[in-house]
Amino acid sequence: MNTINAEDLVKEKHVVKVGNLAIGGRDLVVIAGPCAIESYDQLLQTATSIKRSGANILRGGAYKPRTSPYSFRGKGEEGLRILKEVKELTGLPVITEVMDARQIENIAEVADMLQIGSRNMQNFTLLTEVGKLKLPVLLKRGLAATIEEWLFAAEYILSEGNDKVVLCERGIRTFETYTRNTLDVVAIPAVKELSGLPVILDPSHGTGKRTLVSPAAMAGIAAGADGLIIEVHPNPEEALSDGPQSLDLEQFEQFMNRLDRVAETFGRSL
Ligand SMILES: [Mn+2]
Repeated sequence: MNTINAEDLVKEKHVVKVGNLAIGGRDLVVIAGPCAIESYDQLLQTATSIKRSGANILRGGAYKPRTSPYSFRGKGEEGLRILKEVKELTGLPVITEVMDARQIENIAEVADMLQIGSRNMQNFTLLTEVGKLKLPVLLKRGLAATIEEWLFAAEYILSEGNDKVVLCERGIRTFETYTRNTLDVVAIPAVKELSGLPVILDPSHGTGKRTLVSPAAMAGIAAGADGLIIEVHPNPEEALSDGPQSLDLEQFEQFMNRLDRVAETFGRSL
């Protein structure tokens, strides 16, 4: 067993503000939306519905890192324009993934929070660049990253002066293939013990299966997660990315009702 030399890690408790929201306080923050922005109608319909169900932040990818280059890789700048319009119409703050330092300028004009995806967790050039910004950053755990590697990736951002870092557990690669990844629920209290950073759980990528999203999310709240990021699509069967793990609008509404009761049990509120 490895003991992390934690002397260099940030210790003081961080509460990260995104607009009027605070991540890391008593209130849970729920981020929801499609994996990828596909059209104006798709995003607006999703945003209106998740807002009504109680979600706090809209997610939607314009630049998508895909395993195969032949898969749908996002709508790029057009996706950002759609995101901006939907944000203005609904009043929801938005988060979107930045894959490359060259995209930062365009994305920062729209996004209230930047997402660094698993595949870029150790892209130190990108981490250094977002560290120079004032925008909050959601740092996903790499798909084969240890807790120590993940926390030191966060330090790359923090050490540049951006202290608005939120960690995101999204499962790691193991021998198990039934689930897309193996969700490491214990990593949530572990990183909170080692650092002062808030943690959000991604049960969508953590399981890869729609039916497992809710149980995984509830376990995460019980383990002390400060919020959730959930993939939601108006018609998951036709989603261009991650349909099998996406909840439809009605399933998300039911999910939020259940979450409300579970949150209360653990002394949190929505
Ligand atoms: Mn996805």
